[in-house]
Amino acid sequence: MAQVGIVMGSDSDMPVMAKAADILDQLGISYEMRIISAHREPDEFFEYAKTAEDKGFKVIIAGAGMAAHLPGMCAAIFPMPVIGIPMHTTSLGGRDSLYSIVQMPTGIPVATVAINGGANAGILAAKILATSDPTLLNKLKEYTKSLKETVIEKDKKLQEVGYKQY
Ligand code: RP5
Repeated sequence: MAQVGIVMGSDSDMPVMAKAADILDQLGISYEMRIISAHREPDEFFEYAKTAEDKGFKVIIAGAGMAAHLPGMCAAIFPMPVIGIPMHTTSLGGRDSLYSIVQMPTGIPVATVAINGGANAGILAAKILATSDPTLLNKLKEYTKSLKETVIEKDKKLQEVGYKQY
């Protein structure tokens, strides 16, 4: 059974959603990835959202762009956390997606990450699962440590070669 459902409104969302999947892969978290459009195929969408709990999902990561109703509609049906990823759009720069996803009515929250924030959605899903999984929590601590080491390495290089050669 997959622990996380990753769903996107279109294959054009894939480059961003892949970043969430990459993080889950790195941390050994199982997931199912689907392309399902709430607007273009509402019956398929309802089937997906209504069966998500039975499939074992503990979190859904939903990404969509423009009038981005997919994450909010997942949250309306799925009883556990939903993380929304607003897609960048050429017409409105992703503000359309962001506002559609973040401005949920009281009672139906969507934990919304930054525009195109695929990796952070994966990390947030992992953190939610880590509240009841000490092994995963340790992996996340290691991941955070590796971020710090990356910055230290970058600064070390800057000190060695100077900004012009960096
Ligand atoms: C949304 O419309 C999708 O999530 C996507 O971000 C956007 C554009 O979809 P396509 O026209 O590229 O299929 O439903």
